[in-house]
Amino acid sequence: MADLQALVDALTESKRDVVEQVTTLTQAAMDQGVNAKEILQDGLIGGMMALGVRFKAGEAFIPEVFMAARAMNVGMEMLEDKLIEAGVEPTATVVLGTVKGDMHDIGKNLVAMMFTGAGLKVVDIGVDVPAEKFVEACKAEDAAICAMSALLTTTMPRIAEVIAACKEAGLTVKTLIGGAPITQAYADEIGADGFAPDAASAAEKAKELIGV
Ligand code: B12
Repeated sequence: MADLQALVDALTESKRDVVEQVTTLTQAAMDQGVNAKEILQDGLIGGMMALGVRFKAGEAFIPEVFMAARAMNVGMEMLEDKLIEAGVEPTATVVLGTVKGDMHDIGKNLVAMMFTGAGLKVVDIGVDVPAEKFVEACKAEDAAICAMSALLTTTMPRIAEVIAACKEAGLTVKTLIGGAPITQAYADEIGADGFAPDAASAAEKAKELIGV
């Protein structure tokens, strides 16, 4: 009997050997004929979301999330062929970047990992990204969510510019914003569809915004 709970626990605890644990447990589940979608959903995504809860509660820290994300990627690569065969596709695409003038990306990268962990396709367009590039990427990728990070009080207004540019381009994307100086009140003020204070809540909020 495949032990998907062990996969969840390995990611949730994210010990030093999490990559090896996830590799072994994913292989074992595959060998036992558990379908790839179940391994992904009930094992890998379940574990990553549970780690997100620990991270939010201050019980897990950035290195654990990075290691778990690496393990998650290894597990997803192992399942890739089977997932394609089964026609499992990411639920939606998120374009994610740090706004123009801002080079901070540690938080953005964590958010990207939690998005991937939640089964979303992430198109990371990097740092110092002007509004037109957000719009271009959202169009090209047919994104459901345009997610923006800002860490400086001086770059916060760039978020409003991206939101305005998306509207002007006629895009129907949901906008999701975050970063240390950002608050729900600021999101309301500039008309963003969603705000989240940390990576775990960001994944939950993204799913809520698109109803998955
Ligand atoms: C690391 C760091 C840097 C590094 C960045 C390295 C990198 N690759 O990112 C370097 C050294 C390059 C840097 C440079 C600068 N920095 Co700096 N930096 C920081 C520092 C210490 C930590 C930021 C960080 O990574 N935190 C850890 C992550 C995990 O947290 P986070 O970013 O907040 O992200 C979480 C949430 O906010 C949220 N989130 C983040 N993005 C998103 C996006 C979405 C869509 C959602 C939903 C959620 C979300 O989820 C994340 C994960 O939980 C902060 C201090 C601080 N306490 O924030 C200062 C800080 C942000 N920096 C500051 C400053 C002033 C600068 C500089 C201007 C300094 C200078 N004079 O050169 C430059 C600016 C460069 C530029 N143009 O961007 C100030 C900003 C002050 C202000 N009010 O604007 C801070 C607050 C330090 C301070 N107290 O003065 N910095």
